[in-house]
Amino acid sequence: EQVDESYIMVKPDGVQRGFVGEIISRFERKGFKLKGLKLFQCSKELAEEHYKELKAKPFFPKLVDYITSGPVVCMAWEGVGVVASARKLIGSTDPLQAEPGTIRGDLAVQTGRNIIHGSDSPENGKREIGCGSTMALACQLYVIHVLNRDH
Ligand code: DAT
Ligand code: MG
Repeated sequence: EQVDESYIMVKPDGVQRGFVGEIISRFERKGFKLKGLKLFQCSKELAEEHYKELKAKPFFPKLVDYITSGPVVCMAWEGVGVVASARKLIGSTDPLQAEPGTIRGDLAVQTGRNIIHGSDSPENGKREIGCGSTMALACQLYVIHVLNRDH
């Protein structure tokens, strides 16, 4: 059983609509461990870096505008299988396709306003939380996460 790390980010609409507590609660109830948390205003440059694989997509400029439209809550979560499990808790990218009971299935309707990000692989989880991540460094999530490591 492998202990993974997932970068979870409550997007600006999730923060504005008051779902930070609800989202944290779902991950806590499942049994995962919160290793770092920061309220943060993401810059255009960091948003472009975070979503760089999607740069060629037609919706990319809107995605960057959305992510930078207000503060996000950046979190590092740890646990056995946390990356795959978080994706299940979050639900499909399109909230209308997401199953009821999932975060997006219960709380959102639009792909462009789907309230939460979760890492899509253990490798990307490590990358998004680690010192190679400009976002994690800029918001000091990396520092907080490392300080919270069990030694
Ligand atoms: P996910 O967030 O489920 O990992 P993704 O990595 O494919 O999905 O895309 C990142 C974000 O980009 C997604 O949460 C919302 C936005 N997005 C993806 N596909 C989109 C589309 N067809 N139209 C508008 N926004 C889209
Ligand atoms: Mg993704």
